[in-house]
Amino acid sequence: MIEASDAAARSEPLAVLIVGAGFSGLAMAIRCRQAGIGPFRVIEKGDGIGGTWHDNTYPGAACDVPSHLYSLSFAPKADWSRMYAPQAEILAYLRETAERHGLMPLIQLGTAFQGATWDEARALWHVETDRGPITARAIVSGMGGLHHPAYPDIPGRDAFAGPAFHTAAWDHAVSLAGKRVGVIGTGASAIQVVPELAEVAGQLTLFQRTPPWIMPKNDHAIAERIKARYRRLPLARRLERARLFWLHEVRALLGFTKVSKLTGQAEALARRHLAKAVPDPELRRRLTPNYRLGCKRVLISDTYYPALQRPNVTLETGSIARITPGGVTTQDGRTHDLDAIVYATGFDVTATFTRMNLVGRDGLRLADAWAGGMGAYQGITVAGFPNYFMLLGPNTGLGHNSVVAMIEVQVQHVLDCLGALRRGTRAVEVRPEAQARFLDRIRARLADSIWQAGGCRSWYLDAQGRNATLWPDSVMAYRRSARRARMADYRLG
Ligand code: N01
Repeated sequence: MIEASDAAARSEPLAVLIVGAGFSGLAMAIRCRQAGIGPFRVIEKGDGIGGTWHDNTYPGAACDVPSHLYSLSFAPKADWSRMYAPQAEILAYLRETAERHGLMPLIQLGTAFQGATWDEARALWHVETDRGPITARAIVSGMGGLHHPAYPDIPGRDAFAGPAFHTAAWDHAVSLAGKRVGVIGTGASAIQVVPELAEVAGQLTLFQRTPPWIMPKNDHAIAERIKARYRRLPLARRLERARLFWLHEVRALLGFTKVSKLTGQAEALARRHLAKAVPDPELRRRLTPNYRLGCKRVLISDTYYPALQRPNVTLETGSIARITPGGVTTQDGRTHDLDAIVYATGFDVTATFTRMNLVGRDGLRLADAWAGGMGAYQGITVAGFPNYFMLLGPNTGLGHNSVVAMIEVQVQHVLDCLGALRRGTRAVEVRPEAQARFLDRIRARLADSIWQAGGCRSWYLDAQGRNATLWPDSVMAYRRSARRARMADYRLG
């Protein structure tokens, strides 16, 4: 295989440029290497690999999908320390995996993708980065959707005098010990950080706009004898992974994608979890969601409700009017004096995709192609953008199972397309009619999905209220749909 540095020396275009060194980009790079596809290079805007797991270092950051499932099937790890591994262990796993597969020399850190233009005559992409141009026959985006922190549009936000930062950009230089800390937001990041902060802060005020549905987590350390068994018997580890996969897959049927009778049963389970943890009926009332379970991401925690009942923690449900130099003022005129603010306010998913400055065939801009809403064939390819492939693109996020399973399906699909390029095809481009058929199919499924019909607003929906982020079915259904690239759906030039 030709390494990237050799190609650069001869100024040859890369066969593949992979953007992002998180789970997706690394999975793609490993599989390219194994398939002998090259030369390729991975560019990464951060100063280290790991993507989400590099960026999100807030106290308590962990995965809410069991680690034996939230890992690459072709890069197994027998000795996960816990059912739900903490961030540092997942990051270490990604680093070890990249090293073991010889990827580090092929990854260019501190290099941000700024845009790319398709060159029809030469059948290649001219890519702009903040470290200079790159040419490549194909681009695989492993950029994901959750890396542009979203800050709330609250008047006075910039006026706050103390430290203020986002969960995805934690300032470890700031000690919050003994401080009056305000946390804004009650999503997946907040429920992990709040129990940790409550332990150290003098006073913690949690500003809740919408209460989340929370299920028991049942996290536990994995015993040494189990780890030893998984090391000795890879089949035992694979069976555990399969058990976890099917356990999560069943959730797609249990009302995690559609409102059904089972939704009510899952809600009853979550209500029991709340009732057991929170004896005070008034606090319980304020923590009870008024929309259907599954409409927003269903959270799991055994430590969040107890943390809210500590004497140094206040749950504030009045809406925020403005931020002042000294804290937060709520609509009812009360002021909440704070030394620091933590924004657990999520990510700007739409911006991540639409900010990509991509110019395809005949000068078509991705932003224009998506003016009526984001959408891609199998969530991977877009008509007008030959040899451009997305991992975790539109409509391929999940609420019920591990996204790593989705990534692996997509990597196989992209490999099929890259295989066609290797066999001499200059350009692989999805046919517009195939893309339209696919989008019609999933949009019909989304019409009565829980995200649309569940009575809530979430980051899953765009400004027009359409869900262009989640896959509306099981992982198995996606596997059937996308795992192999049907060449009849592609124009091979
Ligand atoms: O962000 P979110 P997140 N005033 O968008 C609130 C993944 N993830 O970082 O619900 C007041 O879910 C907002 O309120 P509301 C996972 O996919 C995974 O927590 O819109 N509040 C909400 O409570 C997840 O879904 C793990 O009313 C405001 C919160 O901020 C995704 O990342 C761990 C506000 C944002 O919640 C995002 O999760 C962590 C305002 N102006 C994250 N604006 C795993 O374990 C927003 N909010 C795998």
